[in-house]
Amino acid sequence: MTTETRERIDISMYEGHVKPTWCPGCGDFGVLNALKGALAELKIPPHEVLVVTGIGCGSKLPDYMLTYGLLTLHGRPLPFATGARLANPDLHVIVVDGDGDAYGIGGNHLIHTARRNPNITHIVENNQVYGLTKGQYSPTSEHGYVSKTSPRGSIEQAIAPTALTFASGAGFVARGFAGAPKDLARIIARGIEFPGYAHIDVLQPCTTFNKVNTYDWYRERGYDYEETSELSDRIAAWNRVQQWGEQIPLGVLYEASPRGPTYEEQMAALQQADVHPVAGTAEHDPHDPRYDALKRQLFS
Ligand SMILES: Cc1ncc(C[n+]2csc(CCOP(=O)(O)OP(=O)(O)O)c2C)c(N)n1
Ligand code: SF4
Ligand SMILES: [Mg+2]
Repeated sequence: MTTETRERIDISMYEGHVKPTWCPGCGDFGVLNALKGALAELKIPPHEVLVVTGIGCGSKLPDYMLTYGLLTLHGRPLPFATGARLANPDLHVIVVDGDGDAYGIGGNHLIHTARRNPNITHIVENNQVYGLTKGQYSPTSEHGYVSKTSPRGSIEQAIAPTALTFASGAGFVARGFAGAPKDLARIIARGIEFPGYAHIDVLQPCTTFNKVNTYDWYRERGYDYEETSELSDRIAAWNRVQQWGEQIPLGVLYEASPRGPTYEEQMAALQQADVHPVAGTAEHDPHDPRYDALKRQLFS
């Protein structure tokens, strides 16, 4: 693609053909707009993007975008995305899933993807509830949160997702708000540019089932964290990634400097152009004998 063609890329190029079925006012609309805005800002053509999701309301997102898309299993988009990156390191791989998906059933993958560090951008639509299955409490529901599955209030503590990925070795940890899609687009763009695993927790109001954590609830508490040269200071960042309650910092909370090596960069087999299925061939051919060579190197 020529520089001139790339320069002509705008947000309308990512517009899908299917109308979203989300409830009126759902925060997922803001996430969709922000993601498209980030890709347009970075002038990334749709065919260079793969959006991988799990199962949940927000995980329907690839249907509404004109990029490559892969709807996987509840809790499992991260391993699928890691595989896609290994198979084609030229793709921008973006995972979008819900709090139940990423922090509940997929919690184990979250920890290990953060420490493994593949070049993936992970956007979590954190509405503090299970939306698709009609309002059960989730791992980020507050202690005492009343739902169909916690009629007397949740007796479990909510997890702190940004602290979890930070402690697991993520090099980029951020939080955005679906009600401020332009700011969120800037955060997502930085996550895409970060070479490594980038975790972006998004405060995403569920207007139908979560009547506690509403747009107003988030607006009253969210504040723009002002970045300083301390951004890569792990001690200062530890406070920011844990902060929750009356004051919730928004923005990039931690960015490693210098960054660590990515998973792909450390995989010897991928450095050899003659065995890589995509980088080593002009055409993608599953019958190419080099696939067998690659598989032997990866799995022996
Ligand atoms: C293995 C498996 N377990 C459970 C389900 C049922 N299920 C589908 S979506 C979901 C929770 C969705 O919540 P979340 O990930 O927060 O996404 P949201 O709908 O809130 O966007 C559950 C429990 C499933 N599809 N697969
Ligand atoms: S149930 Fe909640 S998360 Fe799902 S589409 Fe409706 S408002 Fe959005
Ligand atoms: Mg949810």
